[in-house]
Amino acid sequence: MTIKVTNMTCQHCVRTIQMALIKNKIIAEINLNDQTVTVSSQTPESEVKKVIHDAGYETA
Ligand SMILES: [Cu+2]
Repeated sequence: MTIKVTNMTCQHCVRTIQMALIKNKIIAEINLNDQTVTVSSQTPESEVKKVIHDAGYETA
């Protein structure tokens, strides 16, 4: 699953999102240029989006 994070603009954002995901045991690869989060764990999309939103970021 790939989720677009529209306001992820720098390495600080990447780190913040990565830490939030790890804390929730979500394994993902983040691409800053594409503004995407690609999840490899079997986590429901709604849960991943909630973690991203709670970290202060918007998803498309
Ligand atoms: Cu940033």
